[in-house]
Amino acid sequence: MLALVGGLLLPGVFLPVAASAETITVKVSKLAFVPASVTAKIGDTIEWANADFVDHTATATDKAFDVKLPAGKTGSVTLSQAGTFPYFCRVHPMMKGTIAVTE
Ligand SMILES: [Cu+2]
Repeated sequence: MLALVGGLLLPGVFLPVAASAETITVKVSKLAFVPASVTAKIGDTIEWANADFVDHTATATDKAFDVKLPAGKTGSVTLSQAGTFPYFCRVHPMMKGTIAVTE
């Protein structure tokens, strides 16, 4: 689309930049989520990569998601809701992280 400004055709000037969905990787290493806090937008995917030799989970405190992360595997969730989502590992409840999701 084109925007007409002062007689000049400027492509795309007033168009919102189309948000493209991203994949944000959180490493799971030595019984910790790294980084522990991430920010994302609706439509983005969080992918956890478990580098440990034990199984983990990424489980939202409010049960919005519960992703199993077997040893050496990845798991992901696509975010469909804005808000702040604290999560933990069901196997090791001291492992904690937070995802802040904006529109
Ligand atoms: Cu764990």
